[in-house]
Amino acid sequence: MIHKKMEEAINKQINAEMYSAYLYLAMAAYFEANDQPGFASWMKVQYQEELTHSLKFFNYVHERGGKVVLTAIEAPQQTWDSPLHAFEETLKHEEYVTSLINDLVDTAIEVRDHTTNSFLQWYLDEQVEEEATASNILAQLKMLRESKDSLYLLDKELGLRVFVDATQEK
Ligand code: OFO
Repeated sequence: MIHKKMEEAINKQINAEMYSAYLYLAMAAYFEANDQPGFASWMKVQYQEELTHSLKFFNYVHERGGKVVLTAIEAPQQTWDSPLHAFEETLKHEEYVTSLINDLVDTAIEVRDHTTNSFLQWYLDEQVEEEATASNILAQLKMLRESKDSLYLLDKELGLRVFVDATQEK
């Protein structure tokens, strides 16, 4: 049976992952409105990933005999100044999520829940990827500046991303 404090902390994280999904879906809408279908498609894949992150926590709480409590998801920001701005915010957000996962590990250690600590290692690894990907796209956007031709090519490239449910792989 999962420790109450751990259960509450994971329930909060389920909400945080749903918020991440919502944020990236809002970014997808922003890019759709901006006529950048590749960026929009990339964000929709990101949205799908976040849903699986949330669901992995959801399933885990039940596996450990706990109870999932779903709470209201905060409305995300709806618009950004540019693709560069959106990816600055993406990286900032992922760094924040990494700090949340670190807090969960702290809680697992505090309540001596070694099983949850082990479970959370998947998320720690995932956050390394999440930050690296956002940082890489941000670096490209900084190089391109506002060059319309280059943005067009990057849009095409980002549109190639396909959703893979990594929670089923590792
Ligand atoms: Fe769930 O990794 Fe992004 O937020």
